[in-house]
Amino acid sequence: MKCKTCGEKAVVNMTQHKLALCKEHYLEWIPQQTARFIKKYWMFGPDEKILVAVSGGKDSLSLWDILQRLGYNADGMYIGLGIDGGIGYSDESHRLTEKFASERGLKLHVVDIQKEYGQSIPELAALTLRGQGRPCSVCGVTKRHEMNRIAHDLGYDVLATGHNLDDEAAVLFGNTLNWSREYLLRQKPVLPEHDGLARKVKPLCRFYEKEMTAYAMLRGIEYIYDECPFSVGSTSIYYKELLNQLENERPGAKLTFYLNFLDAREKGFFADDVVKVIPPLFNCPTCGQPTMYEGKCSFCRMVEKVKP
Ligand code: Q46
Ligand code: ZN
Ligand code: ZN
Repeated sequence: MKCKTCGEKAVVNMTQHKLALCKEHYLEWIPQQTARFIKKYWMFGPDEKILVAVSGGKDSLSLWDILQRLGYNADGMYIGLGIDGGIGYSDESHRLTEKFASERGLKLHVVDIQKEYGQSIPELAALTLRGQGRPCSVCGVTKRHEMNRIAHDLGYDVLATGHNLDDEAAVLFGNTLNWSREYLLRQKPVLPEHDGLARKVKPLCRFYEKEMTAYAMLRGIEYIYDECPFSVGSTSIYYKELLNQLENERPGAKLTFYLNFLDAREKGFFADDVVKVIPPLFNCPTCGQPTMYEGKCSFCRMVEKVKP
């Protein structure tokens, strides 16, 4: 297989794009495509202050790397969840994130949930869920709250996350199975700023997971290979496996599924009852962040509940 650009030996063959590239041209292609998506979806401009949520995984570290290469003003934020799972998951992901930032002289903000709120994520989950289910709901609410808080308090315009196509297609698949129109309407590459909260963007949403793995490896980025121990057996991993089976039979199916959804919404597929479907948001009286229901947001209610 030869590189489409220079004819040298290709190291990446993307059947879904009918494109094979050598290392040098693949490492150019990814940032070029990212720049195209940033522009296409109006994610941010060259002078905006960007905060990248970094977990120590390949996607978020690659995103930070790409934004730096494209010349954006992007700092990082790491949230210490206090998850061990027998592999020292949080400690190791924190170490790799710090290493990435210091080797490149980048600014990294670190929030440790245990220091901030007195409990780690597994402890918060044990107290609120009383042993029922995995801690992901507690973790999701907490991460979202802390990302919004830090971006707002430190004056960032944009909050960027490393969600890739496999993540987005799995979420879309779940929302479609349930016909959760409210969630379908909110699933976008860009969520506009709201009431002082930063705009949220997903610049990698059109890249396959395997494309991001190839990028991280070819760039020599050291990232945590292990997934969070609590992700084992989750619905989203099950959906990803189903979509991978489909993709194996029909290369490009995942991308078509996602892009046609974006296109359909753009063309007003859901427009008839948008007003009825998207309920107005309220502001939490404690932290000021938007919430779906009147009164305190779920994060503030949770923190209050576990206070000694
Ligand atoms: S939600 Fe659940 Fe993730 Fe939090 S507890 Fe781990 S798997 S990290 S994306
Ligand atoms: Zn080449
Ligand atoms: Zn709140």
